[in-house]
Amino acid sequence: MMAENENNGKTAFYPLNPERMMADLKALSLFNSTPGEGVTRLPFTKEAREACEYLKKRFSDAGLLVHEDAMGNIIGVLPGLDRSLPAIAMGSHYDTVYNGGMFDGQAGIVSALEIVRCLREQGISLRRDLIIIAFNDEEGVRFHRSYLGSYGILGRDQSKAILEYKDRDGISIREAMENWGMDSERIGEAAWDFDSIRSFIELHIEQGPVLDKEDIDVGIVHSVVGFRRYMVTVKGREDHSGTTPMDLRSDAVDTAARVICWMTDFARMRNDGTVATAGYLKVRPSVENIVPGLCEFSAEVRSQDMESLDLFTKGLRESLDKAAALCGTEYEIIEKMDIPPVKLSDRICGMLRQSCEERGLSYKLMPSGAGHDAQEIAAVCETVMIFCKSRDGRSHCREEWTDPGDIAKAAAAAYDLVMKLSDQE
Ligand code: HGY
Ligand code: MN
Ligand code: MN
Repeated sequence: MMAENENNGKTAFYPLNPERMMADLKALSLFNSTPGEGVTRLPFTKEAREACEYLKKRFSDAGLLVHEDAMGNIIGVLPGLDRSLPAIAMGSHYDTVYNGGMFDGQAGIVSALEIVRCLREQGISLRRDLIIIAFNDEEGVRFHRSYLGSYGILGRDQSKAILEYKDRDGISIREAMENWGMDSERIGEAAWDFDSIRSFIELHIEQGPVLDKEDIDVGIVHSVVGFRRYMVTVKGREDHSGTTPMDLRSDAVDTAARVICWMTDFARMRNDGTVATAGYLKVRPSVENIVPGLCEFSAEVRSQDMESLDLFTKGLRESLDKAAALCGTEYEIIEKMDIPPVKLSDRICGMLRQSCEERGLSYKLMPSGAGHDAQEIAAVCETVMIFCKSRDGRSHCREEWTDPGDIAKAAAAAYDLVMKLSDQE
């Protein structure tokens, strides 16, 4: 595990402790509603509450000033020598997808926590405050809207409309928050004054194959793809599947299937890294011998290229019109998310390269194909992301794995970066 290098026998990730980080990750993975079938920790649930209490305790044990904000984010502050200076912030999310892994988001939180522990053990006092944050509901898989936690700290026009988004059981964000003991009317209190934040760093597993395949220690992320997500509801008519002639039926799945094929063909045809996915699909009544009267599906496109996103939006509606006319159905489409591609900080990427070189860590400048809280925060604050390997590029599944030593290498680059950023004018 301990990668020796020429730095007088110290490991490439000195003084970070991979075993300690892995212990936190294993503990967090137990707060899980699908044990044995990957990790599922949805926002405003029992498992999320257990994870919050665990993190508050670990943040406090590490000497941080800890609080839970009005959006369910957990925040710890390591006071700097001059608290009037804009702070450095670092973190990632504590929620997961359904049946996901124990590293997505969580690796960024335990890395930030380990950095705090090491600073204290090394007797290093930073010039500026270091804020570490564990975001709530980055994934958005429960309420079909990502970045709820960072939405809160960004103080996004606190329109309460978002609180009416509902989960699969018809529970709204507002109800889920109230059931969790929160006052949804107070979400505006979670907003940060970003004039008091100097830079934001998010360490995250790559969730793709590049670093693992090329055996590179650290990904220095220069940009994050843009993405759009729609929820489409196709309305047809239930009929007998045997006696209803093809020209007299209104088949909601036939309509949806034609559009979903258009989506994935579009992404293949763009051949520029654009991807399209219909990850959520619900059919009613979903019975073999009944023509489906209703089909709901998500339509998601991701791309570095705004033109691809725009062409997808236009083509999706055209494809829906065409398929609905052919199948005798109607449809409704709701835009759930529209986040543009974002460039991260070239300046901090340059500092990260230097940290990797000083430690003898291999690195690669690369885009992120996954979305992250960092892409929202980059709009208001100098932001960078740091990737560590994902074995076989797998993520959002129980096979998700990253060796603790690989997390520690990326975290060590972040450790050096935090000290450099904190000391800067
Ligand atoms: O969907 C994403 O890219 C992220 O994992 N939330
Ligand atoms: Mn994820
Ligand atoms: Mn994530």
